[in-house]
Amino acid sequence: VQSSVLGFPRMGGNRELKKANEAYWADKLSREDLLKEAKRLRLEHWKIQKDAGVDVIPSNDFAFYDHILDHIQMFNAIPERYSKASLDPLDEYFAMGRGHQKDGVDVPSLEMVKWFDSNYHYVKPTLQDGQTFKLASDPKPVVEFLEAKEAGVITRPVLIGPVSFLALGKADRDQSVDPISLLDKLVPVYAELLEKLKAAGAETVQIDEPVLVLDLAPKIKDAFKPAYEKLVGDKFPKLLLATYFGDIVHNFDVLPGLQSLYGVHIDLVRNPEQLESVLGQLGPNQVLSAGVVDGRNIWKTNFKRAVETVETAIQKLSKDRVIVATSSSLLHTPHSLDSEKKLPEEVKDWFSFAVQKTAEVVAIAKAVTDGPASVREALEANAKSIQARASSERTNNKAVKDRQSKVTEAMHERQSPFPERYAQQKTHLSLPLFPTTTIGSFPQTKEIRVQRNKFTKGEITAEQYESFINKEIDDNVKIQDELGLDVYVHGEPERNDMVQYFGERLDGYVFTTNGWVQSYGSRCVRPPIIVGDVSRPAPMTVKESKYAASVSKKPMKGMLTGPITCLRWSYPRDDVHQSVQAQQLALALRDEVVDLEAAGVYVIQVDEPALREGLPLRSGRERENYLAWAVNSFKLACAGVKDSTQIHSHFCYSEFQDFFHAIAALDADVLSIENSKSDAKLLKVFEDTAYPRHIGPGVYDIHSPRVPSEQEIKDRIAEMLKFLKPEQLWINPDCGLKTRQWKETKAALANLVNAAKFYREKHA
Ligand code: THG
Ligand code: ZN
Repeated sequence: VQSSVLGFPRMGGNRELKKANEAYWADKLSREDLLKEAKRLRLEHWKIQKDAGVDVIPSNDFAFYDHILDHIQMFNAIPERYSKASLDPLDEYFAMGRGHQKDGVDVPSLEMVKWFDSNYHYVKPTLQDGQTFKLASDPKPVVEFLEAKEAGVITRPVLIGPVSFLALGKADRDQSVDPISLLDKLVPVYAELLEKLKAAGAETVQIDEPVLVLDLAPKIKDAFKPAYEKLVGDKFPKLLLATYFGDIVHNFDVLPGLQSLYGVHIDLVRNPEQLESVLGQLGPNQVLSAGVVDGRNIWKTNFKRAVETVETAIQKLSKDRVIVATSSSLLHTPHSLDSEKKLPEEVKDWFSFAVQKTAEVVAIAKAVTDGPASVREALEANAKSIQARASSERTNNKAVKDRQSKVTEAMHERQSPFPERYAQQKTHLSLPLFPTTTIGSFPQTKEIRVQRNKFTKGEITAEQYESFINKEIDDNVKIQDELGLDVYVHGEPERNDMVQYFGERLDGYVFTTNGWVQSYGSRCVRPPIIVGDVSRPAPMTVKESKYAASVSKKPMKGMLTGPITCLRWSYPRDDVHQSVQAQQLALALRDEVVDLEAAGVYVIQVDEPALREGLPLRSGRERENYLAWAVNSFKLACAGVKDSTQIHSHFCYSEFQDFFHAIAALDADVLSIENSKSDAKLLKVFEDTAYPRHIGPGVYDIHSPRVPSEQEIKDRIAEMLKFLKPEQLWINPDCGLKTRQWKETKAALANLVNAAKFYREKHA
């Protein structure tokens, strides 16, 4: 039984690729040196896998920016606005990924979207009416296959499949092409590429068709058979069709058309129950690649369970038709546990990052090939670790469990319906018509980062740091006084990442020092890890918010990250359901909300930008279940306050048209929502269903330094008033102002306040 990895993280153990890319973009590294560094990383990653004993090692899993973008360029699916700039190919590639403003060229990036339900983002293929495709002269998969071969590693190249490439794409703006209609033009390019790979010596190719886990329109389903018929034969490598992040049972009618392929990979971590039925669907000689090592999380694999799963497949298929694999690419896991020096030993033993997971597939494959005795020590150590985690006090916190057992329905509901609450809030907070506010964060200046670093390193005392933070808050309050805003924020100078900040203050979480994973392009996140039952040992934000409220003559808004966002932007536990973890987070936040109120903070914003991201990939019961527990956890976090305290929430990053019912169900008194694309898509939602509470669709886009004029903001408000009543409208920017400079922030907010005043007088 072979062992295999579907893809390895690209960044390097110290984010070398991020640093090299960013240095190249800043003209501080030559193209030649960037290419050299990338090659060094590829060779290093192949060596890690080879030394671990992995049988099937991927190539072409590397990408400077994004692997889908690699395919866009390789197939020459490059919109003219990029190709006509006549840039060097590498610069053209980066121009599509991140935009290009230089030497008279000014093009924005292509759209980037979430990769299924992961935290990775890919560049969307953006196609034209009359689109044609042409294979690049030295296709990257061939070059990288040969590079590995030269280094003595025979790899299995990874490609995104033609159906997924098109199904994940879209027509360019102003174009009307249906991407899947381009399949006949695209398949010959795949044929050419596969022939070249075969000629280079590639025996098998991993061809990813992850759209098979989604609900598919009939025309997408029907596209598989004719496409793959043309890609099977002696002149091509054998194709392993890979799926992940879900089951493929609902798309079984596609499989008979794919039985001439070498094999199929399925995700048996996410959907172990699909094994039996997939086994029944395979062709007589087809191979099953069993994804039993989680590519999306950091937990050590339960060897006993994985071996049992693989044995089940072997019984049906025999040993030579089963491969032990990671469930998906390891792109979503940090590089190596070895660089973690500060994790508590107890929990470090529960983890496995990419480097460790490569060893796991090898051990599992050996256990089923040569028998458990051949890896007895590894199996025993694994069993011990799994057992230790299951029985640890961290994962069995009685106080947390007792509290959860006492949660009642009533705890999710505010005391009174919104109209009564609002009547109290209006007088309690002295809110004018068209109240103005901001989303929470103010510019994070260099000085703030310097002081936080000094504090983290112990170079200044807690008292010194606190007085620095208080001074920043004083400044922020003064600026808001001068601007004449109505509901203030303290500006969050004390905070780093909006999830990390809370995780660091909650029991049940741990943090890595180097556990970076790619989010998009060169950007990485270091997700905190939920290792056990979550609880709040002490107030988390009360000190800063209380201080801010005490120096402010207007209502001060407290700022919290909601339970679903804390869950989704962390590595969750895999031993209890996510709804249980969300409820624990909600109870911790509920205490914080109540404590803020007691400290004199009567407006509290609980952000849930990840609520939409958590939505299961397929429609139906699973989605409804998710929404039920997700909405409930938000309500549980917020409902402990008096009617006179106002709960806000903020949403950005995604389209809300088809999701607004869930946001409305949160029962937040006030919502602020990204609305920067002035096409009124968001506002149209209110055409059909009147929104019953208060709402501030953002009046300007904070993602650029551009200062919107007062007139522009007035025009935006006028547009909103076509859909919303004056009494329900709040005036605020689109999102937090953390990444902006003060200069443009002050100018924009001054215009915003004036625009609000104009309407306030008009409607007085
Ligand atoms: N926090 C966490 N997860 C997230 C987000 C977050 N996942 C989804 C979304 N936000 C991803 N968006 C971003 C935005 C910016 C960056 C990364 C992901 C970013 N990262 C810095 C970099 O790579 O240079 C690192 C920042 C740091 O030093 O902490 O800019 O907000 N948990
Ligand atoms: Zn936002």
